[in-house]
Amino acid sequence: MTLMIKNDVIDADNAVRLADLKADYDYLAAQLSRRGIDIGAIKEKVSAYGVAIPSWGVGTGGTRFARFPGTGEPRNIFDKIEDCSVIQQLTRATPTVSLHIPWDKVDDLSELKEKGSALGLGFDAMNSNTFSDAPDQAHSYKFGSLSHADAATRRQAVDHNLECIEIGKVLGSRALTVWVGDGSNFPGQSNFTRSFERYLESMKAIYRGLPDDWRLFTEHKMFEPAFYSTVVQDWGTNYLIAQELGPKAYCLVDLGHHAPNVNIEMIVARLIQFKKLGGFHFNDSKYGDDDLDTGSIDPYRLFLVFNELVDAETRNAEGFAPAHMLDQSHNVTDPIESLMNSAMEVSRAYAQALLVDRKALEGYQESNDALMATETLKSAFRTHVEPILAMARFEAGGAIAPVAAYRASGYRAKVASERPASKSGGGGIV
Ligand code: LRH
Ligand code: MN
Ligand code: MN
Repeated sequence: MTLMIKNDVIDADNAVRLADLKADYDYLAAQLSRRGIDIGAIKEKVSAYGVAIPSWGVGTGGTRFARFPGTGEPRNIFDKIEDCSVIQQLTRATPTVSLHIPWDKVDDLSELKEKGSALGLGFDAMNSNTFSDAPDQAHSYKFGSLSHADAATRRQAVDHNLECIEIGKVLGSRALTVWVGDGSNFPGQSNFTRSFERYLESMKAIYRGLPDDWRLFTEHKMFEPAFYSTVVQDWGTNYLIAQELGPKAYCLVDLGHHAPNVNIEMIVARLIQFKKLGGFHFNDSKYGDDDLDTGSIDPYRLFLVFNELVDAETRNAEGFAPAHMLDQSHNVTDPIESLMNSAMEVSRAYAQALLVDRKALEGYQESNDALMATETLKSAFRTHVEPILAMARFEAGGAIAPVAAYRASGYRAKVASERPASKSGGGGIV
């Protein structure tokens, strides 16, 4: 196995923290035991949990106004997966990578697959891109892709998705995520019904090319890049798509793709109930699709989403197996640090949700005791579960304090000396 960070560095950083961690863990174990909770069982679930890293997340992002690159930015998919493996080595919570084609240019797929295995990484859902034009493509996506008025443009977009499936097959991926920017900027610019009909027809062609053991995720988003109307704008439309396509089609929920204040946890519950929750793109936001670090703005909402997931897991909800991925853009931080913290935030929300006393909650719900019901959730959320997460990481060979160990390793300075500085300038997320 190729290790990007020497184990000595991790061991040295862990050594100064281990005694405190053990004390904190034992204290929490005693506290939880008084609540009838076995800390070991929670730790086991947290250890088994993983969230996929988006390949596009390890480069510095940008806005439509500017991009301010960091140092040592990955030059290609091989650099990107090396960075992803650092995140996994230190956090032990990110065993897979989600690719984005053609942002990730892969000439030799078996070389990439081998490199992935050498780094201990697998490949999660493939992402297609028909929201920007690749150099030399025959038809532009300026006015849409899968819903475009022109049949040849739609065909090109379908073919690209089929190609993503072929790439994924070689790499061992088992899902395709489709997000399109199709929509309009002016009332009257496009016919809502006709464009959705065309979109569905295109998606049916993609669905026909999907292997039997694959799942197709469609991702809704309220607005942007289209600002008046968007073809797949909300979870209702997304659910219709999944219904129309068939049993291998599911809805993907990107937390940033809703209007502020929308009750996302309830959307999650609805999709679980009707067996159409495909997965997540975790991130956080204040205004729109801000792509901020997961849990950085509203960790309680993240917890409430996980509360629904654990509720479904606890009652063995039929067909419940959502994919978990991060999807964020890092403008002012080192992407590796942001992604490590985000993976830990997701694990934290999971651990906290596992602490909810579900029997008590049900009782309060049945007796209409609103105050105690909400307090039941709050008491789980308020529990400081960091010792569980840190112990799980430590026992798996990771870092007790990933960001500190990463900084001690000098990884960023090392890659900065090997990888040429990338350009600043206009907007864009890659
Ligand atoms: C669209 C989106 C989608 C894309 C990614 C780069 O806003 O969330 O998932 O593939 O960003
Ligand atoms: Mn997304
Ligand atoms: Mn997004």
